[in-house]
Amino acid sequence: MQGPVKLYYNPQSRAAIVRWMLEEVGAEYTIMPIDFEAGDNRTPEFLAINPLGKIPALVLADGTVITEAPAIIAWLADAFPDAGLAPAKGSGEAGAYYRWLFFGGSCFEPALTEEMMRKGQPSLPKASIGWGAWSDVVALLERAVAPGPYLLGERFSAADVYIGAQLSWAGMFKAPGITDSEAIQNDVARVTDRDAYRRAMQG
Ligand SMILES: N[C@@H](CCC(=O)N[C@@H](CS)C(=O)NCC(=O)O)C(=O)O
Repeated sequence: MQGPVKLYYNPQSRAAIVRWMLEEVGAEYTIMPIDFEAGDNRTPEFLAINPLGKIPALVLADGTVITEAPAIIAWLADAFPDAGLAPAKGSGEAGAYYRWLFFGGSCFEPALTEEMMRKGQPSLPKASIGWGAWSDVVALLERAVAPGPYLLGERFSAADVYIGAQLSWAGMFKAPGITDSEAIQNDVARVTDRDAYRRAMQG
């Protein structure tokens, strides 16, 4: 790693997951606060970093910009190998690891957003959307976390950070099937019972 990174951040956003990951790996970082009300994410300076006007965005010491929470998390796991949060490249375990990171970004997150935003409107057609249906996503995740202690078995990984943070949010948003699942609640309790999580959530 080539020096401190900058995290564009608001505590009430997906950037909180990245802060948790930064604490897990022990990275040196500077918080760049983004006040949505003040329009900090719509300034020309920020739009030059992420034209979507969205956080998290991580800017490396060499100026490289990384957006998309799972990409940032995967990069940090690789950049700080001593933290031991990514399996060996090309191993079977890495296959499962990437599965959960990508599932988190391309299935779990949009399914949760759709479920919370549709407000009584019919769901999008299950066969045509990449995540199928919310109830199927929850059932799959419940099965994945039930054996425990972690998604990869005995080993805590960056995939637990990403999926665990989203399961925790889904419970806070009272998304169907989350708070009444013992397996999911046990997983959330287990993966968030960490000093790095507590440090990150202190604000
Ligand atoms: N795909 C992005 C989603 C980022 C995102 O939606 N961020 C929200 C906050 S949680 C945001 O910045 N919204 C402000 C806006 O779009 O105006 C990721 O996974 O990092």
